[in-house]
Amino acid sequence: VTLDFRNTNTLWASVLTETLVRLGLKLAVVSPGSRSTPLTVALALHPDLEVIPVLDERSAGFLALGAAKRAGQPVVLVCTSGTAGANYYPAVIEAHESGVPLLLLTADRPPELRDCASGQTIDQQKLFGDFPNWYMELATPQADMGQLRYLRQTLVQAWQRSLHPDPGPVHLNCPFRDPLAPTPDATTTHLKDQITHQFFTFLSPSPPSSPPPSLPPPSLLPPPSSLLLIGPTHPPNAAEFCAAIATLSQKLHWPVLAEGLSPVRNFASLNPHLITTYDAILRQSTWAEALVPDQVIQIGPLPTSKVLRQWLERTDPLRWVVGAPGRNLDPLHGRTLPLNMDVVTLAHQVERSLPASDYLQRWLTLEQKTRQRLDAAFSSMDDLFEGKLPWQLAHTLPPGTPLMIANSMPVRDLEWFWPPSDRQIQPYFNRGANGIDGTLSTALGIAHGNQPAVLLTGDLAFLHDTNGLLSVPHLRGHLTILVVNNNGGGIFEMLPIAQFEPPFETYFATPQTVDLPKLCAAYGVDYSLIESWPQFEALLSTLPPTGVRLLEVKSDRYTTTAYRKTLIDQAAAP
Ligand SMILES: Cc1ncc(C[n+]2csc(CCOP(=O)(O)OP(=O)(O)O)c2C)c(N)n1
Ligand SMILES: [Mg+2]
Repeated sequence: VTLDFRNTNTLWASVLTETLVRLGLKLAVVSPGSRSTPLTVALALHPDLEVIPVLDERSAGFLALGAAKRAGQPVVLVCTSGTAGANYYPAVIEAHESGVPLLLLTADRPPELRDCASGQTIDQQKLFGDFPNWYMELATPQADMGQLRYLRQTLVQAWQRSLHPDPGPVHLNCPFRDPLAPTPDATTTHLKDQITHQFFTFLSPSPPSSPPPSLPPPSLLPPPSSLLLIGPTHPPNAAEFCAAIATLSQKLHWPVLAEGLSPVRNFASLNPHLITTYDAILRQSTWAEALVPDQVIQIGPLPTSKVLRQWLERTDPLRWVVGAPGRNLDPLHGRTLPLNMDVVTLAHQVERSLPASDYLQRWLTLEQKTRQRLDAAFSSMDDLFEGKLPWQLAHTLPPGTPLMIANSMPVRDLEWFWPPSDRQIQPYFNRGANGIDGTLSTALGIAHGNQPAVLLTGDLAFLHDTNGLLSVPHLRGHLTILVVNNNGGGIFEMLPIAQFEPPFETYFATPQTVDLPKLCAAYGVDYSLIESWPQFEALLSTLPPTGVRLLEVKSDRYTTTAYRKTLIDQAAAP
């Protein structure tokens, strides 16, 4: 045990740290400040913990989010009192919405120094409203066995509640009295013999969450017109998840419509019933009519595709929703029923059904035709069309690469164009609240201590979090930032507001004037402008082991929007 008996605060914070490490904590992200000194000192001194310093708490929150997404384990955040904690807010919301465990420790003044103009003091009680899984204010530190036991068990609770029943953020507000620095005094001497490693030995990393209790399998309707729908999902074990979906679809003979933001397209040969071009297919009214479903098993949230959502809303099939007990995953208010079991259990329990109907065959024929047309269009395309980036990444990136995809057009291009592949690329995304904030920091958190990773982002999403670049020197690993620079929000070109000029350009598209090479130079990030597809392939087919580089692809948002539409419309045309 590494306990620090120099004073009451050091002992308190070292008990807190030791407890968390025993529970499985590996990483803490700490922002500088005075009130948090005891926490920072204890975390930084612990030999089995990695601690990353991040100046901007908003970026810190997202860096921790990315790291926790990848690990599936809580990451600790520490900041000082005052507005510092408020900067965690967007990451807390995303962690809540997408089920990522975070443990936020906000330092605070002790109760007697609140609401009396004592400086850098705000009301931090329930700062994040109802977004955390759990909120507690810790007691002010005391050198007392009973209080230290209370501290230890409160942390056990906090850790548990960040993981179960659903992962999410937990907030502990942590008051400290002076002295904040580890100045030795005599306040803890009476505890030196009492608190030894036995105080901690019963603690152990939490076992993997047990599968939810199995219910009898649903009474599925017999085919003919049933399908599986896989939305944005980030299962802890992608291979197992994809295998279960493949088993399910083969037992049932149902087609599998899978989002680009799920691992399913990246384990393609497991799954002969995979449909990836559903958006293009359903834009054709002939096919939309011919493919009306009676029954759907929906795994995770609905895919992003607006066309698909409108089709489901209109046809209103019976929908079984798997994978998020206690959450309403149906913005369409259709005939949905939650199925309280995970996919693996479901795949195991479902009975093999009658032979395939021609419903499956119709989907597969259309998928093949549409996919061939898209492949042909992209293979012969020399233009640096931004919509080709996901397609080209799928054909270029080293197997298993973690790929963070920013909100806005990147997630959509991925859904429309990401082909089936066996490279086991791992998609990551912040689709809980769909923010363009914290994108770079999330990607850095994913890349940290991992294999080389790539971020595909628009210019505005990237620029929203340039403070994330402050963490570049601390990255263990590599990140390639691929910026699609269409000089503003290309997504808004698709909205009716684009026809209203003014105010469209200035207030919606919001073009920017940043010189990306100079920005990179300021932060010591390598920069290259991509000017051709062969150059793109040369730069992305192998990734450097360390460092951060930015690759810029310049794009024109006016022509791109029309081009994308033509491409998708023609892909599945009869
Ligand atoms: C925090 C936050 N603010 C605003 C938005 C609204 N928004 C969605 S997309 C977008 C523009 C994104 O532009 P860019 O990253 O360049 O991607 P592009 O649309 O060009 O692909 C904005 C402002 C949001 N989603 N999140
Ligand atoms: Mg843009």
